[in-house]
Amino acid sequence: MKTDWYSDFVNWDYKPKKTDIICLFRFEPRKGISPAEAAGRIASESSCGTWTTLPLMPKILPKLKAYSFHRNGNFLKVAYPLELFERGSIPGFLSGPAGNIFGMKAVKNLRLVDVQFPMEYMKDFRGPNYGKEAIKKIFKRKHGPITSVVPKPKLGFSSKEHAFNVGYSVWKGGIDCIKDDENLTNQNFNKFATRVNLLAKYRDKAEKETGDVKDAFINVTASNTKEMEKRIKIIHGHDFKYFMIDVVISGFTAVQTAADLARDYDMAIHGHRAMHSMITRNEKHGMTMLFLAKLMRMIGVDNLHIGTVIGKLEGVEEEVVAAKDMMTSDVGEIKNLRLGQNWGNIKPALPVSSGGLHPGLLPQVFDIYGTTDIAIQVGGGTQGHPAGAEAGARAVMQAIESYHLGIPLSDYAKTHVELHAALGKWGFTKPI
Ligand code: CAP
Ligand code: MG
Repeated sequence: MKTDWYSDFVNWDYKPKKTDIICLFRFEPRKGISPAEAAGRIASESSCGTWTTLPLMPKILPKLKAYSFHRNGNFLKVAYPLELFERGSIPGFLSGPAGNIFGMKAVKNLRLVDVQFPMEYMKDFRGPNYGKEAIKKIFKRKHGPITSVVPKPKLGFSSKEHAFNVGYSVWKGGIDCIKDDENLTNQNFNKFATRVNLLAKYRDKAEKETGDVKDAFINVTASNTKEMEKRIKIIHGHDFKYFMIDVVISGFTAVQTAADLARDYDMAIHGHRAMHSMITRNEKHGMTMLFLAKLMRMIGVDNLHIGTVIGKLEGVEEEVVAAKDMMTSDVGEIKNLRLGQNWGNIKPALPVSSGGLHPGLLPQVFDIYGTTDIAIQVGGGTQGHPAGAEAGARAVMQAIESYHLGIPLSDYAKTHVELHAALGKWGFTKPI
């Protein structure tokens, strides 16, 4: 007697429909399980199957089945019918293709590389409120990069030190935004409401003195979405255009809620990806950063950290570039790395490059990303400057100017003292 029906979910002749959602997995079956057996389990457990045959089957079932339809070595494509998923819900999607299958004994390793969503599914997502348009609409400039600085050390500054010693200094030094660190929320030594209040006060002063638009990426990551909304309201009440959220730690429901609120208050979201490495770093298991970035653009995260390639944090150039392109435009398939994706009316998001950057590394970041559609964050690489945060900020701005002018950094440093001092301290070193 047949006890399982996994093979019903494999059809190598299946031609996906225009409305199917296509997932690209990298998979390794456990010893003793054939690739086809593993492929059946992947499509079954992530759609509507289970481990045993059943006497009672709903009539609709054939319409809900996913099919493993294409295999190339360890790479597998599975087609899912749209009817399977609640529309407009990322949690509703992930509980299938990113759910139980990742723990099944039959697969030793499984990685969700990318998902191609049809327009019919995309139309229920609104995407970023500003995205890359923030450069023009918020900062009133023609091109990027948007610049930001996180106070370092990560934690310990009081709200006043945060807003004045770091915020006001770097704003005056030419930086656009002061940014909370991922683990700064509402601690006793730096209360959220006091921080917002003081940041607004010093932002106004810096704007008056520099004539430039200044903003902040203030972290609204909280224990629940009601509290998160309260914090967004406080930030909005102080005339900031952005708020920041730890997108992985807070969870997809929270990010979807935050995106709705960003629309309500006409704000933009800075997405910090702390914790992503627990899911994305293992090349054989989990999901890719590229796919995580796709979900964030769909939901409506305007800025998202995706790596530097050359800084202190892990990230392979090929994937970072593929992700950056996917976040900013319609893209085609790259074998085993990315699926094609059309975005319809969803605005481009802005990739953020951050982590171990300093002026000496910025030209290489711009070679990878360009300077027009990018936000950068330089924390230690501003405040570690021998002459302090404001000089550090100036050195960053000088590195950007020199790149725009096509002048090598070392030449520009001859006439720019802050850049000269920064290169004197860090040179062109890549931190690890
Ligand atoms: C960078 C940073 C950012 C990381 C996040 C830090 O500080 O504030 O959180 O860049 O990683 O805490 O390390 P520095 P990613 O500029 O002083 O390195 O951007 O890769 O998500
Ligand atoms: Mg940080």
